[in-house]
Amino acid sequence: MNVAAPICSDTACQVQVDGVCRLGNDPVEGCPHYAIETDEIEVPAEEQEPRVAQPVPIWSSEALLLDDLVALKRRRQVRTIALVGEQKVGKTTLLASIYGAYCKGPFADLTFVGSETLLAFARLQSFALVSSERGSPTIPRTSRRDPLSFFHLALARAGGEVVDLAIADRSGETYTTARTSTDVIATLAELRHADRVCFLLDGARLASMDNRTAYTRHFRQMINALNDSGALAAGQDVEILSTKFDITRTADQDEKNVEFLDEYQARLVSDFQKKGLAISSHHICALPKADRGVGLVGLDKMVQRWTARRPLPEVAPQPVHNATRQFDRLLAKL
Ligand SMILES: Nc1nc2c(ncn2[C@@H]2O[C@H](COP(=O)(O)OP(=O)(O)OP(=O)(O)O)[C@@H](O)[C@H]2O)c(=O)[nH]1
Ligand SMILES: [Mg+2]
Repeated sequence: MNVAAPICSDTACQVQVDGVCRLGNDPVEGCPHYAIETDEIEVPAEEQEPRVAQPVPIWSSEALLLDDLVALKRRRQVRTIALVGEQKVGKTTLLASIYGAYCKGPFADLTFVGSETLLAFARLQSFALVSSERGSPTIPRTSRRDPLSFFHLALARAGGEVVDLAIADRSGETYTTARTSTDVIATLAELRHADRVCFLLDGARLASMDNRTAYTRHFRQMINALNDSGALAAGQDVEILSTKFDITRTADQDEKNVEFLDEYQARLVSDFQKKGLAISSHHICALPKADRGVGLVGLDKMVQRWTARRPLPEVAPQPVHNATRQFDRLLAKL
């Protein structure tokens, strides 16, 4: 390989480094060895340094584990959502459906700008596609052995501001156990990190006359268990998402199911608001398999709630009543 010729033919001279001629010529251009035409020096191939490329970290793009979420939260302002619900209620399908909506373009007034869990999302999404060669789209069950994982979405508002969402997914069996075990509740790390906790209510089980009574009791018990054990922090937004609205609406009872669901949700909201929870309830349909005519229900509004601008913190000084200093009493007089 050819390398650039040195500026001075005197190999002991450091002029190239410190600008001082070894023979004392000042200016250095006066030196006979300086800047004379020499051929480029041929460096034998065996003396050349082997080019060793530095290892490049490759983003796995798999779902984030708890430690990864903590690391992401150090880098960005992430809003964390916990999806709480028993097995087969539709937690993982909801995730796949949100990602699927962004694959088609802007959704809920937001544009997809990135994700650190693309591969995990794509894997979920593939089951919902015809290429999976399934008769109908079905998401594989989340196993109890699967660790708690988080799916990340970076979404941009019209003005360019980016909102980061991390949505937790874990197996429904764990939540079923948590309903009756405070020890398990203490292990639900996603609740400690969550800005918003969503309780998923299975609209299909609610539409079934056989399951309804036991199921509604268990569902209430779940919110009670988490609330009474202090797992729902003050200031955390809580929402009830009744899933599979296509089934609730089209099952035998038709309108009566929806009526029952709405009354049940309203009762829950009122009872838990009295206990101090900031709770609301909403219908959703993430995969209208039973009636395609129903389409996606409530997902756009849900994403808008999850990404809504946060109110600015109250910074005005608060009046101090019965303050000892006259100066502090001034504010109370206003
Ligand atoms: N008809 C209908 N089926 C749905 C809907 N959402 C989910 N499902 C179906 O409900 C079943 C369970 O959905 P999952 O998303 O796997 O439920 P999960 O809560 O993640 O369940 P676990 O992983 O067991 O905790 C799947 O067969 C879904 O296709 C919906 O909106 N409508
Ligand atoms: Mg699942």
